[in-house]
Amino acid sequence: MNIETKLTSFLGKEIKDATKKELYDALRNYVYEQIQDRPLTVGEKKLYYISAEFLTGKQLGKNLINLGIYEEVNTLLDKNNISLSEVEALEPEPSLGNGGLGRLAACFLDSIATLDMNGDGIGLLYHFGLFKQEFQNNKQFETPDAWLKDNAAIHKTNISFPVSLAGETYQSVMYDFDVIGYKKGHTKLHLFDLESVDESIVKDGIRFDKKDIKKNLTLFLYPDDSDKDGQLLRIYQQYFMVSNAAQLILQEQKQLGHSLRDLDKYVAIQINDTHPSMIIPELIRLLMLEGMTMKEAADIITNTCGYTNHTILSEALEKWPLEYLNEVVPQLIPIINGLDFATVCAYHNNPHLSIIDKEHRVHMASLDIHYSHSTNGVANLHTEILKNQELRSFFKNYPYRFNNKTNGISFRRWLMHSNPELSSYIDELIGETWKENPYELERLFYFYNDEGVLNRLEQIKYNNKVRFANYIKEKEGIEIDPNSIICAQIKRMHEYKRQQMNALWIIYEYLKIKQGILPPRPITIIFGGKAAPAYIMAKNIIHLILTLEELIEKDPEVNKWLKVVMIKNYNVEVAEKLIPACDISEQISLASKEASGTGNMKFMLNGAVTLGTLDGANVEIRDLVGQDNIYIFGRNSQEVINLYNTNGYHSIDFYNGSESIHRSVDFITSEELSKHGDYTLLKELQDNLKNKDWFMTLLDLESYCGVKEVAIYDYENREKWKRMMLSNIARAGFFSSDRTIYEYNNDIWHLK
Ligand code: 26Q
Repeated sequence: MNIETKLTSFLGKEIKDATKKELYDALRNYVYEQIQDRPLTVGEKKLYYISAEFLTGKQLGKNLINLGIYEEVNTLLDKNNISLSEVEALEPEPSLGNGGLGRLAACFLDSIATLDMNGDGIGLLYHFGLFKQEFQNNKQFETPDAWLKDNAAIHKTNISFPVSLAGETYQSVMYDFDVIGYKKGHTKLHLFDLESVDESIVKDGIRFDKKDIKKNLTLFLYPDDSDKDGQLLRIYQQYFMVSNAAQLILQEQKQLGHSLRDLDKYVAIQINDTHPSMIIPELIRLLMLEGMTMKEAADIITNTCGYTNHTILSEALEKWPLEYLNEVVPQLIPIINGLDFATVCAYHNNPHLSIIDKEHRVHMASLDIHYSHSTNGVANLHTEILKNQELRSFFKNYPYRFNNKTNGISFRRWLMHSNPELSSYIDELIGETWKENPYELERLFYFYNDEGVLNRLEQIKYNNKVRFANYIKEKEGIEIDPNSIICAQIKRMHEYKRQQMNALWIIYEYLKIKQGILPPRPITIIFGGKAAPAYIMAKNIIHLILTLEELIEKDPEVNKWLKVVMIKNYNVEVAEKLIPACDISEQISLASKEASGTGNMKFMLNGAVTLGTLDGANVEIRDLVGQDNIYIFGRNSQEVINLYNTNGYHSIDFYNGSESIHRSVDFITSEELSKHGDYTLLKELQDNLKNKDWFMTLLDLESYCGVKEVAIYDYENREKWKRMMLSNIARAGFFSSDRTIYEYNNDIWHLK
């Protein structure tokens, strides 16, 4: 039956008479039927990718693309004067992630399915996800994101496991998300929940009783852990996730008739950062219940598990007090003690290698590295830093366990779906084989001197700017000039990512415009990102940005030339609209601190030029496109590491040593700006920059302003800029997550 007949029968009326909501439901049903016709991928060995986050984005559009029917549906709706993208917009976006780590997990599932690999994701079903970000008085407020209502992309299964938490048994429920690959492949994302969770206990923003585990367990991702109850809740969540995962894995293996002694032959488990690390002692415990010794079980689990590290920031490397673990998961304590004892004996009490430290805290990353066969970083530079600095002692002990897997992105979502015009123009130029072999994008270089092609790339960028301007006008009532240069910095708010440096550039530019020194054309600076609710400095940075946005908007002298937009509740949907419209991709983290970045890859693929430090995957972008197609500034990672090691950075010296830095920092508490903001918060931010500045903003500020100016003037050299766009697109093939997953499989999982 063709799509039109099928949809009409779902609708019980003609397409032209249906509402968008009815069409959304009909299309979702249609996709679900198609998915059922595609068998699940099987194979001798199975991967389980365990992660606290899966930032999947909306499913409908991506599924239509992967089923190969997007164009057909689009044309069909078009014929009836209905826009498919407006229908897609009705799907609530799953709020199951925070940032890069969660989005990476989603791209990985897409690639695993597309490469027809036997692999499922396992995580938690958070009712309110992270939180919804709102702005009031130029400040962030958090409200629950009720994304689950009305979303049937998820299906309840009859699988359920008992989980023991603080001595009480809780019965889980498993929900499934279908993951459908491009042209082939079908796997699942399993999300666990607890039926007794009660959404009505959330009051006054996102506050709730942290002790009421029965009702609160899966309400939020990363609930506030600034006190003991919050930390205990995180342990409850993590154990609930991994206990379900472990039981599911063992159950599936038993059903297949495999001996658990052969677990490593049939199963690969990838631990996404330390949040799922308790899967190691949990599996060892379960294998011991099946009659194995701890040594036997530990060996099998070591051969089964791989661990991915996503950060070198020490505050993000989890260390749980043994006493807290004992409260929530007493059943794991003998195992953790036993594993610690074994490493103490083997490594002569070397404190760098211990699992439990002198303060009786359990280092989850240490547990992972000792009891998995692979530890990987997520970009070359990051892996080198892990090997030579942060995890040096571990690397000396297990050199063969360390490996790099540079991150990647799904081109289905981040080009085919987000930028259909560019995607089909590329098809026109070089055919469609790049979709399965992304390195084929290099063939675009054939058109390097083709004026017609270069002009068309420019036109497509302009069209995407218009599309984004319309979107943001409708969503937030904000007007953006599509003829302006669009610079974008979209990522979690964090001092190491240095959104505050971008804000200081805005002040610098504002002051120049006030003096009559005008840029060659208007500039739009776009920010998007959430601050963790308890992270005061990140919230202060948002406050500074919103305050600048208001000041500039209200100043007729400046608003013709400069526009600042902080988009509220930044998510995958916004990213898909913004990235194709962007000219300059701001990747300005303090060198050595950003493990990889994946937004940088998305911008590049869509023809934006990177302005960044030599950090994370920016280094690999630079190597691929060459110096002339990227704007690099600031100190390199070795210089930064040396400054930390020698306590050699004093921000006050930079403040005192440069007239322009001094002026920009002072402006934060000026009367002009304070009129639009909260002086106390701005002062706190300013004091921090002058006296602490742990992430060395002032160190690179002058270099940043200088190089940004070069980029802004280069933009006027249209011939040069269009070629830079083409070079960036043509060299992006390496960053396909299909390549990354292929490498994980070859080096770590060995599925087939
Ligand atoms: C830890 C302890 C307590 C509370 C929260 C956390 C926590 C929560 C989230 C720690 C880390 C995260 C998320 C990290 C993350 O998203 N990392 C990003 O991972 C990307 C994919 O590898 C990289 O590209 C980014 O560079 C990295 O920042």
